[in-house]
Amino acid sequence: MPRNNDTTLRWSDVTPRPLWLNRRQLVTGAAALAATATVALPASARIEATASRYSTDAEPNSLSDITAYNNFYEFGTGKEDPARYASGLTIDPWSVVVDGLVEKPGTYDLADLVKDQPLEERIYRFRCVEAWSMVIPWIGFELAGLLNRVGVQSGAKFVAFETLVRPEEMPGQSSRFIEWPYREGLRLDEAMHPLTIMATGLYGEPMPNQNGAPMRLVVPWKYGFKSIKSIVRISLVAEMPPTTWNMLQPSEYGFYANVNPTVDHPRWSQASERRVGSGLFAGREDTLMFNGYEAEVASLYAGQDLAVDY
Ligand SMILES: Nc1nc2c(c(=O)[nH]1)N[C@H]1C(S)=C(S)[C@@H](COP(=O)(O)O)O[C@H]1N2
Ligand SMILES: [Mo]
Repeated sequence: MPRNNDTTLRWSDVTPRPLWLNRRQLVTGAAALAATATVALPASARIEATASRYSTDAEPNSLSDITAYNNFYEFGTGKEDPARYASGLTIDPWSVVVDGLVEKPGTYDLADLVKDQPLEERIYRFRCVEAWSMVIPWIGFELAGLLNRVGVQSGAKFVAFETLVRPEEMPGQSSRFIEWPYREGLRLDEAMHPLTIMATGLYGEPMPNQNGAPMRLVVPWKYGFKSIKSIVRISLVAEMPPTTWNMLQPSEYGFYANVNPTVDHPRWSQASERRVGSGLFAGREDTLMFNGYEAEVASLYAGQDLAVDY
């Protein structure tokens, strides 16, 4: 907790517990959009997390679904490896390099980088390219807010992200299968879209390590591999950056990776998905264009052939 007269927040001080259990109360009624949940922290560190109009009404997956079935290859390729091994990851202190075509480059302490960003709860649909899906109540802030704070130069056209490389704590990094660091990227307009968030928690708690603590990207209209975890570097660049799955297998994983039921993966259909935790006999659900966010994001791709720019 903050010391007296010390305005420096530790990471643990800035990740709130929005009153998750009260969310349905908060979002019913005319005042829904103005509803905020004040977090019980000392006055010096008081934070509010706002319920968002961008949240889906779909029922969230359980905390145990969200934290026990993960992809985080730094800890191994099995779905249970992240839950098993990620507890050994040191997330405090944590710093993030911001560089490239940016007004205020530097190595930022995470708490400093995010200190003025308004936290919201965003309940988003999440669709992995492997055709499983979840609904996840993230806590986060819009990436645009962070980018505006550091100042994007006019020549920047893309944002590149990198995950931590720390093989002592990330046993999966002893495998050379991926050329570490895990890398991802967005076009600048995608990065600035209000649906694109940096998530620092879920279910009203700090981000579990296996989900990408202390801060990970969430881009809900794209396949899950775009939502890079445990970010240590954000670079504003002029050219489309190399990205991990595209480097590994470009014919299967494009840069855009927009969820699209009409463009199949070369080895499987993307027309339907399995909701994790829905039960053995629940059956598959239809996959929605842009994962259900078509109204918000389709205009970003006007004039692009989505079968080419997959
Ligand atoms: N650094 C890193 N980020 C990553 C991955 C990874 O292996 N390493 N896996 C991606 C994939 S394929 C998916 S589906 C999501 C899974 O997020 P979740 O485990 O929080 O559901 O994280 C993405 N971000
Ligand atoms: Mo994924």
